[in-house]
Amino acid sequence: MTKQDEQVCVVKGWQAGPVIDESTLSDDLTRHFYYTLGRDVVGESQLYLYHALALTIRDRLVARCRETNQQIKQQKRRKTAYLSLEFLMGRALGNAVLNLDLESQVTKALQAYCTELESVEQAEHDAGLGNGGLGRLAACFLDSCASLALPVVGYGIRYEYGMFNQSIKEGNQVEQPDNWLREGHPWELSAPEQAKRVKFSGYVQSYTDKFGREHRQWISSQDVLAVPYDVPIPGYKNNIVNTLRLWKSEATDEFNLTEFNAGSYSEAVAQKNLAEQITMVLYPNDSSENGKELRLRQQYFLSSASIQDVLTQWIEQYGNDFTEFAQHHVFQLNDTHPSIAVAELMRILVDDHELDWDQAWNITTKTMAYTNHTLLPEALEKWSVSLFAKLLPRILEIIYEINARFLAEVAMHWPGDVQKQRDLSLIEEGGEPQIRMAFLAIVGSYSVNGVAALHTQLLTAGLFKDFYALWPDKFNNKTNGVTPRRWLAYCNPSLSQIISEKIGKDWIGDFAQIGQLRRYYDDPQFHIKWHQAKQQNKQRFVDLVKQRCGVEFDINMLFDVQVKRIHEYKRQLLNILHVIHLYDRIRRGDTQGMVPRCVLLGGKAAPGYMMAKKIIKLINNVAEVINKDPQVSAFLRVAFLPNYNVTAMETICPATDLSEQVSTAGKEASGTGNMKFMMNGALTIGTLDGANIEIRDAVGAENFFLFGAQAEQIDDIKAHYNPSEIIANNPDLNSVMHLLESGHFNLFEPGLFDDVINGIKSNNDPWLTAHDFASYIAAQRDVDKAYADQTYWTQMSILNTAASGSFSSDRTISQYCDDIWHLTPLDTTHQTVKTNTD
Ligand code: 475
Repeated sequence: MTKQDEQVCVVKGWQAGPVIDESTLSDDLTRHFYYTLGRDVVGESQLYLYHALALTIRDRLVARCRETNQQIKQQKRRKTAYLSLEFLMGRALGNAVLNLDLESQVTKALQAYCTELESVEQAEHDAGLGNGGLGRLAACFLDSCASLALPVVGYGIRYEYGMFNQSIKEGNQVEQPDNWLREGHPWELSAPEQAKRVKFSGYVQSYTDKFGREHRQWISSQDVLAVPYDVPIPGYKNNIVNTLRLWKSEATDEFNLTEFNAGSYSEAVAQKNLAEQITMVLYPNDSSENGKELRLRQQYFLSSASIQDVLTQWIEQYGNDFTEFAQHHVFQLNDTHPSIAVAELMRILVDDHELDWDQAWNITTKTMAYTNHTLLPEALEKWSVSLFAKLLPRILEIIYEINARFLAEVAMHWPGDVQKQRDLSLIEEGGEPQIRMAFLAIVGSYSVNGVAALHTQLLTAGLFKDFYALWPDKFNNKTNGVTPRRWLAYCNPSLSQIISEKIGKDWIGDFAQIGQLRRYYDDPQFHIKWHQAKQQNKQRFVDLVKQRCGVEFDINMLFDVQVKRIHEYKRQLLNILHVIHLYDRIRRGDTQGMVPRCVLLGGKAAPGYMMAKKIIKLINNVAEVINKDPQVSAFLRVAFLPNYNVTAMETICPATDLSEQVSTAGKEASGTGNMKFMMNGALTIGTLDGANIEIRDAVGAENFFLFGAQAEQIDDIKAHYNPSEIIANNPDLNSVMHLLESGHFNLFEPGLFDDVINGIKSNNDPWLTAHDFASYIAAQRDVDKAYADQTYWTQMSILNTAASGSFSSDRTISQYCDDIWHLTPLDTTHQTVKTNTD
């Protein structure tokens, strides 16, 4: 320890041991409520009580976070930086209370205010800093890393506006800005003294150093400040608290100087706006890129600030010697969005620290690892070379250099094959040359992984085939998972309680133990409890649907749910065709064997995705017709839940009987909602796609409702696809199409659904809706049969939860750790912070 460090410790006075937990939680709550926030009355929204409680808990997190960081630093731990443009965190309060084991203390403290946690937590806004699967996966990973005591820091963007709020007006999606920070974000701590400068624009020039060596220099850039805001990430009952560092963009101090320079005042203000715009809003596109300049600024801003942060810490501890850097650091790239980090690390090592190219490349390619999340061509990022030239001139040069050296390697591997060089080049030639970000990520990384077995297989056999031929050892699979803390223990207390009564509570931290539940799958007493828990959860869900949609669901009906982003490949359309088919049967009096159902759909459409918005409108119109028909309501009710988000899922997945996972085979990389439903005892109706395949293998084919074409059949089917013929030969589908085409669901809006109808009937329908209809309907009939026998259904439900052990993100993260990161867990026994049991 240096002299300076010592002094800092004395001043701070925390080195001596436990400080925070000496006072009781009740005392702290009162202190924060009365003094920190200056309140004396609990208002109706309980907003200030929420803030006081959050601050009380944050105190306990901060103490543990400091110790976690100390340990990492003192023990010179190898660590991972998880770089992601998205972290879909949802609410933090309930999760922190669970992970710190504070339930009883919080309950007691809130009694003095005549309220309870479930009510206070309603005041918290969702942190919706992500679109869907990819962003929520990052959030589950952070929970698992902390719970496994792994030294992992999340790096992201502190968007002022997260995922938009969705409301439904006359059946259409309307987007409203998500001003989630308006009432304050009590969990974060800013560290302005650790701000980093990020360069944009300017130009590059050469210079010769005193040893006569040539260098390139990025000059006259317009710099932006990246200010860190740290959010604590508690591990499950292990005293570890990791950090999620979110960057906010601000204007640099020069701006403040030029501001007084009257001559360029308005130009200076425009510059300030540009700087502050970078972290203003999350782009609401799931699985597609729209190539906006501001998005590229966000990507570089995150990548540069995060790399600088890691390097600053390195230099503080080890000085300017980078020989051991790769032994101590991993950067995990969450899709290609931060893949520019490859070039940025090279730039800093070569330009700022004067390493020679080979040394720098050696370090870079030993520290970068890339995860691919989608095969959809529209999601594969490409940026025009001209945009790079303007915005990131030095980065472009570095990418060209990486490419030149890489293409030399390609030429060695495929001598004389010029086409191969064109195919694999980081630069796609043609009209407007484009940089292929996925190729940059692959070339610059030592590990490339897909997110489910089928997805990884399709990557190596298709999209990345040539790279796989070149470097087979880089490629690996890491099937996704979800955290059992939030997605079972926290969101489903009634089920958790009865699980713990049977197998103890250790499953929450060690989810492989959930397998022990199998023993009780035909225990009649356990069945009764299992069913009671489900009915309780269904009642909460009924209340939500009533309040948000004005539709009455009934807990004695089957709850059939599809919630996820609206996308053609996810086939919400197929689901609604089934709903129309049921409606058609009911009107024909064909209700033999039909189980009464409540069908819920929910999800956001990207604002510019017209077909997805049309599908939302169709769902709403169908729901309206069905719900107002008294003849139908005993058998079928339908609702579209507005503003589906993390918090809504916490009420939805515990109440669901049937989980709809119906994507066209080969299109859904993994899916993670499928895992949340399974953990909570829902049965799946699904295609052989993404992680559905592994779910079905784990639970057994007899406990899964399978339908649809398989991935390897898709090309053949498409080759002679004729939906009109399929429709003509299938009376059920024919009848459904008639209802749609007759305008039954759009009496006052003629032609509204023509695009949707034409899509189904097109020989080029990429989603094969008509093809899979018959087998989907058959599988839904099997669902009815199974549900009619409640004992049988409950058995299958228990077996689903019992078989969900490997879909914990703890399993996923252990595999990242073993195969890619090679981190050793932190010591959890020597933490000096004590938990006050008072
Ligand atoms: C997959 N998002 C799921 C999940 O691995 C998978 C793309 C471009 C721009 C912004 N967001 C995206 C995705 O590609 C995405 O969310 N992919 C999803 O990742 C986690 O479970 O199958 O679709």
